[in-house]
Amino acid sequence: MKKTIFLFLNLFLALAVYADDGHLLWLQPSEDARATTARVLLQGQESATTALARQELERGWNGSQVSLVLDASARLGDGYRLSAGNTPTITASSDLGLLYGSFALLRQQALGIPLHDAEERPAFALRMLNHWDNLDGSVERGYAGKSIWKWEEIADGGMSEALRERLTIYARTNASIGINATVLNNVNASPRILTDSYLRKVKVIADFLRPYGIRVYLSANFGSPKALGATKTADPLDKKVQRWWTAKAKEIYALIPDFGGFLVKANSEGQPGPGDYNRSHADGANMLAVALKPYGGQVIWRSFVYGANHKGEDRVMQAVSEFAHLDGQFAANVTLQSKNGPLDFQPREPYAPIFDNIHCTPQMVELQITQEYLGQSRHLTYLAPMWKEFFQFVSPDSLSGIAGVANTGDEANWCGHPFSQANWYAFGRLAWNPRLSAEMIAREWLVQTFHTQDARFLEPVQRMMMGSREACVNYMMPLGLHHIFKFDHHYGPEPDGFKAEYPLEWCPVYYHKADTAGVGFDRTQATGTGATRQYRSDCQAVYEDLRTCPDEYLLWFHHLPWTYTMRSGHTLWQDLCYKYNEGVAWVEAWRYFWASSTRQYIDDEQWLKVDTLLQHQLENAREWRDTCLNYFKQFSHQEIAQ
Ligand code: GCV
Repeated sequence: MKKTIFLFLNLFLALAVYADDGHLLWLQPSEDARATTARVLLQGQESATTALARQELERGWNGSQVSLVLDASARLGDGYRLSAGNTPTITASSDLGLLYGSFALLRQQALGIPLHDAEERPAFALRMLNHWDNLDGSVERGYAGKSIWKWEEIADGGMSEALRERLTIYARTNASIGINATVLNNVNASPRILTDSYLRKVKVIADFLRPYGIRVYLSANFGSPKALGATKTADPLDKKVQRWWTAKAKEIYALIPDFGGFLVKANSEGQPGPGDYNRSHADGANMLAVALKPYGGQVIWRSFVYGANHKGEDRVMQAVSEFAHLDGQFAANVTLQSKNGPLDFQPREPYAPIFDNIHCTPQMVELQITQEYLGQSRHLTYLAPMWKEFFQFVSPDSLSGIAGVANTGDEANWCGHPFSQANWYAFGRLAWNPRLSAEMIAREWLVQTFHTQDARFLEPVQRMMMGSREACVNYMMPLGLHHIFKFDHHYGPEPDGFKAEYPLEWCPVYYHKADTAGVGFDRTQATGTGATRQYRSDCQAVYEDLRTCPDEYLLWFHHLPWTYTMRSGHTLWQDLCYKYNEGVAWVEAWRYFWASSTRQYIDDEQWLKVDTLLQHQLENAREWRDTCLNYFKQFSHQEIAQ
């Protein structure tokens, strides 16, 4: 009996090891990966990073030999040059370039494309993940389990074996797409992260990530010195406060010499900031910048600020009102980080006009990989098309960096929905090169993740991914509607959402403004809040004028009668109904496709998970459509068009 149980246990373990639970993401080796080890020749100084490059190639490269050439005179920055040939050669001017080049070579192999010469440099110097992980292990807007950092498993200068294994995957995964910075903790930051005991743990993580080219940053709570009891105030002009930050910077750099710097959410959604002392954001940011400057550290200051100083002003205008006049006053090591849209990571927003209004301060864009408003980890929503849309309006060349709010957690597959991994991948690929197409990135991810070259799987699934974001917009909030989510968790619909005790800017009714006269937020200069004024002149004119405003932004900028005649020739009410139905029909079609046509191509466990989630997505899409249309119908007084 015992023996039988033992045999079953072994079989179970073998299957468990074999089954693909997604924990290696797109770096899961294919089943036909060779057992032999490639020979890697290095010309140049060996380092921890070149050792990683060597290791990746030794175990991953199917040819017999690869050459790595470290050539400082090659002027490739963090980039690399790949020369195909019998012995492929990767040349780089830094060891990190060699690691990136190694992953690029392995990518060519995994994609099954003929090896070809390539020379690449990253478009953005800073390619950063922002983790919204709290010290208690929870993750704000995290949908894939608890925090990955496991602070309790880091002690005495080391970490548990389990954590080490998990962070090795994290580090390799990020290095494979060129991510070079990570902010470990939530922007709603606990001051405790800056205490000695946490900083020692941060050092352990920083030391671990360093060979992968990933620099550690921390979110800093602006009120830290006061909250930790060291000072009576957090006023940035107070000498004691300044000294505290200067000493803190010294302490951090003694532990972590390449510490990246602080990310700060100040005077926003209840967080402390310089405004508490009638000081400006520039006063606050510059005080931190002075403390970090001797060590080359950076302050990344978020422009996601609304409320306090601008009561009554249209929320989407507040970042420009708050920051534009400060442009030119920030220290050289301050970067302004702004979300892609002016509101809050909606399924669709026009680009944030702050990118048109800041000319002297370096700017970064903050994208949200975690799908707070896009079905969280339960909807298949591929975000690369949304991010590409942003880059149609804001040139990557005008930005010094790019940040993505991470979608990672301690679930086996890191991201919850198997397809949510594609968003992490796409973020990294676009951070490296924002000119890559969303289609190509989707295909790359599919081939590497599911190890198939079969066009009967790849082509339709790529189309499914490509259409998924637009479908989400349609079944949630088409034609420029926005923020009609349920309070707080932002998952389902709540078009009637209103709470007198909440700021109006959190209430769905504030955004759609549906009444018997019509629907939409009038942001024109002629009759509305004038938000269009904040855009550069060509966009301003396009959005202001109903004749040119694209349908997808219509109700973002205009309040229109239900009977308004759309470009399609239908009324606004009809098109609203059609769009909601289109969104649902999309999920119906792809849910059917997935169930009927994909099973044979991929691992059972992954397949089943996606299948179950698509069914759930379909139910949610119907709920969105029915709830929203039934609500709006009270005002339109018209039947729901099919
Ligand atoms: C980290 C939105 C989210 C908050 C988030 C905030 C921000 O309001 O709902 O969870 O807080 O954005 O970006 O600071």
